[in-house]
Amino acid sequence: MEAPIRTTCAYCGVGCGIVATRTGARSVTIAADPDHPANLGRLCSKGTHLGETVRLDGRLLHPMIGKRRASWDKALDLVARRFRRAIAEHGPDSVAFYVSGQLLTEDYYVANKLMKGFIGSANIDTNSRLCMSSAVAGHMRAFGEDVVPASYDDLDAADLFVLVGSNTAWCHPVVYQRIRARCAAGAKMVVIDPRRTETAEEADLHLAIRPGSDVALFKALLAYCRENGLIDEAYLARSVHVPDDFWAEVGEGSDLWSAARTCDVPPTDLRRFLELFAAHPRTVTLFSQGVNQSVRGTDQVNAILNLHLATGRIGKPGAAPFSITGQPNAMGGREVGGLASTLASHMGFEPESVATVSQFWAAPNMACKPGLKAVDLFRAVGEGRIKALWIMATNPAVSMPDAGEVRAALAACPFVVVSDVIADTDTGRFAHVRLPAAAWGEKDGTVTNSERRISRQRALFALPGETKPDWWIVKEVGSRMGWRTHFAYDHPAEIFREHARLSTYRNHGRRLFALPGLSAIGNQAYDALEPFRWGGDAFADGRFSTADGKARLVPVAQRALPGPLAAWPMTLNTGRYRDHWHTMTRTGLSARLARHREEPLVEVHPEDAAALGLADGAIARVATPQGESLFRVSLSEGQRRGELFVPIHWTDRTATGGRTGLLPRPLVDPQSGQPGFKLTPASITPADIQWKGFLLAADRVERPDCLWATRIQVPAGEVYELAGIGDPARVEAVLPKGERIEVIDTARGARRIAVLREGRLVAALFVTRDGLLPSREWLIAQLGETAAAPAVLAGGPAGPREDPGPIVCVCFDVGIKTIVGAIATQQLTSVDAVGAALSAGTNCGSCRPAIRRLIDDARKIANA
Ligand SMILES: Nc1nc2c(c(=O)[nH]1)N[C@H]1C(S)=C(S)[C@@H](COP(=O)(O)OP(=O)(O)OC[C@H]3O[C@@H](n4cnc5c(=O)[nH]c(N)nc54)[C@H](O)[C@@H]3O)O[C@H]1N2
Ligand SMILES: Nc1nc2c(c(=O)[nH]1)N[C@H]1C(S)=C(S)[C@@H](COP(=O)(O)OP(=O)(O)OC[C@H]3O[C@@H](n4cnc5c(=O)[nH]c(N)nc54)[C@H](O)[C@@H]3O)O[C@H]1N2
Ligand code: SF4
Ligand SMILES: [Mo]
Repeated sequence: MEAPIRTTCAYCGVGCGIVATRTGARSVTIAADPDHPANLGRLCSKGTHLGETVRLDGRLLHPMIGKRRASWDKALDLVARRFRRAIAEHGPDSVAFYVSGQLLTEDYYVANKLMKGFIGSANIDTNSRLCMSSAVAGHMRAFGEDVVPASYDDLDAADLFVLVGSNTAWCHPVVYQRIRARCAAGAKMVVIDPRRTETAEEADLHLAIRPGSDVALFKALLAYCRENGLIDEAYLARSVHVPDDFWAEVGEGSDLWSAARTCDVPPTDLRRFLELFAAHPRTVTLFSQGVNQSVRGTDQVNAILNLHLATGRIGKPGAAPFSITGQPNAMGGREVGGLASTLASHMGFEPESVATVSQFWAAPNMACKPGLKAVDLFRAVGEGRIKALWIMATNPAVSMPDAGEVRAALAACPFVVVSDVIADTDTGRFAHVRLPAAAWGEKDGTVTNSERRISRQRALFALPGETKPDWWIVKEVGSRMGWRTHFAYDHPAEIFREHARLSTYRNHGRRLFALPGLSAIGNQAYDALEPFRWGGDAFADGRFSTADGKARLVPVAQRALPGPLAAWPMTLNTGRYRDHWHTMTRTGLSARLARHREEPLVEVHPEDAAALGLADGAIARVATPQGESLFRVSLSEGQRRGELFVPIHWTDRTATGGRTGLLPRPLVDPQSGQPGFKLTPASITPADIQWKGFLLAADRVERPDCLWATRIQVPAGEVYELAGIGDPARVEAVLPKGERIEVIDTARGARRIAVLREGRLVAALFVTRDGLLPSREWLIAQLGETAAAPAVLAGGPAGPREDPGPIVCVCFDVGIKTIVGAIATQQLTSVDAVGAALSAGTNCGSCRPAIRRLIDDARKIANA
């Protein structure tokens, strides 16, 4: 067995340490790193199943020009030439990069340097604009620098957790486990989210506020603190600048009753929140997309920061506002200045900073003003103002708001380059040149997690095919554009050293972000670098990064919340599932992760559904002024009336429906430029379906051509769920060649087709107009096996079979029916008891909230 390698998880901003042990050329076992301070031996379902995503199928392994394979030399020369030509003809602002919080710091640094120092434009923006730019803007306004004033140790010291717009149980599961451990020791947890998420299910108090009413809530809390002597006047006097009319303005309309009305929560619940806050000075407020992704995101962030500053709950153990970051290197991107509105090393575009960076880089064409932010950037592409665009490590054709317009813009752009690890992505389809990037498990470099901790990602495998690290690809283009000596890097450590040097260059303690002592780190020491935090206990001394050293309270106002529009009576909320990562290019490869949610659902309150004629499990059309898409209806008491929730994960590659990106408005927060993904006027109507079915295939097949087709990975192939109108025979076109055995029952409109090759089952198609479909479980297990055709066509061997229901525990494949059955028959009353009986929840723990809920439900039914 090979020596284990310590690295960092590929996914979220928790930044868990992993111990990876290679077991073959492209296989690896994954364990949690017990010594990594971010996770101390824990991993969630996504981290646990990383090993299933390192296979090479679907990978982009060679540079491609159009549909043709090309050499690196040809592809890189073409990219350099087209960018040079656009700049020569139309100036530096006619080109742009759109990059990602999933790049490593070293990749990010080089891309930013090339655009801002050498091309001479700041038209480099990142998907972090869609993710936490409101937090960045809020931090800058309050602290004078984008610094997250919290650490995971604060979670172990807090007495109260306020989770705002964060489905922590699903999106930051390991942080969540740490919070729950503290709650088991007596801490309280309040969740502020319009939806009753799995996180909210476990809260001591859940405030299902009206979407977009967070400012009113936090102002009411601040007013209450002021009335009840909870303001830390000494702290304010010493460390915080308070604008003249600040308190007068806070008082207005912030009484309990008005706020309860604005937020649409029971006044008694609101009072309980105020009292919990008053009783627990050690408060950590964690917030993410429910706060950031709003057209008032920056004000919402500052409403939270105001509260912590005014009560002095910052810079002390267990007391902090905590913006938890989404992507693995969202924070590293901020450090290198990957946003169009920032420069490198936490500097901005003030003339002095521009001069500092320009001199440090010996930059010939330093950008002097901010560039286009993501939404404006793609608008400029659509208007023909961008002649050459390079997209790295992000899938904007799916993830941008009003993605239909983004697609039109990409289609019209004269030159699009896409660097990705996957060959076929929705965005890649618009590329003139596709560049094969090294993936997680092949790359070497650093990432920074939510708590400012820098960790190494280390290569586990040799670079497959002709793939190259992103930093290498960018520096090659920089060299070919004429700046060879400035981009002469051979090892990521060289880039890291330069980044560290810039962080202290003419800093004089003005910026907290600094990596002293690392500017001369040797390659070996870099390879062995242990996880460490920069900035230490930021702001513990009550000094901030502003000119006078004081933080700022920022006046913020609750905007008016208009009622439903006649044509668009619903509001659409969008977000994440527990076991999928964004556009599923990687989690979609894992059969286990696919089990938790197999299709894109639209969650609807049962009373709304009844009024709108929507049945549970039916297909419905969700429309907004921007576009429409189909989803499967899921009735949910956890939805507020009038609101819909859909996931962001499905793409053209995986489904005909579930195309969430087409729906949101491209409206942004005026300070941060972050889109308001969480609130879009929408409508929902049942879709007419005449038949339903499913297709199993051992090898990748074209997506069947019908109204509804959603793909999921299964161990020996893939499955499509299908539904449509008209003649279902059309979908047979995608069946692979082989010996075809079929049963057709015209009376019931049923067709069953099995395709065998050398006796093995390679595909099966089941369709029915009004009958039942067999359970998929047994059939899935037959894929690739020598199958008895009659049994396959019967949907399984004779005799009763157990259906485990939707999978809750993906580590041990335990379904909801199995768990509910065991709770009832064995009278299990705790998550641990379920674990002892079925193993469910005993590995990564991501499903423990779900199991707890099933136990609670059983108790409620028993008590009813
Ligand atoms: N499983 C999984 N984990 C992930 C990711 C993933 O794709 N999958 N992605 C990572 C990334 S990049 C990010 S940014 C994070 C995101 O992590 P989260 O922010 O936790 O995830 P979301 O589901 O986008 O949204 C959070 C919640 O905001 C709520 N919300 C909507 N409107 C409002 C509002 O007006 N006020 C309040 N208070 N809440 C509101 C939504 O109902 C939703 O439950 O997750 C990271 N972790
Ligand atoms: N409606 C709605 N839209 C949203 C959101 C929402 O809540 N609602 N959330 C927004 C947020 S917070 C985020 S972060 C975005 C995420 O949206 P995206 O960034 O578009 O999503 P990903 O699927 O993570 O895209 C990453 C791409 O990079 C590729 N990749 C992976 N590793 C590497 C690498 O090392 N190098 C290169 N070159 N490529 C790599 C992957 O294959 C994939 O194609 O979505 C945003 N869009
Ligand atoms: S919480 Fe899960 S997805 Fe996030 S870093 Fe840890 S293991 Fe990875
Ligand atoms: Mo994100």
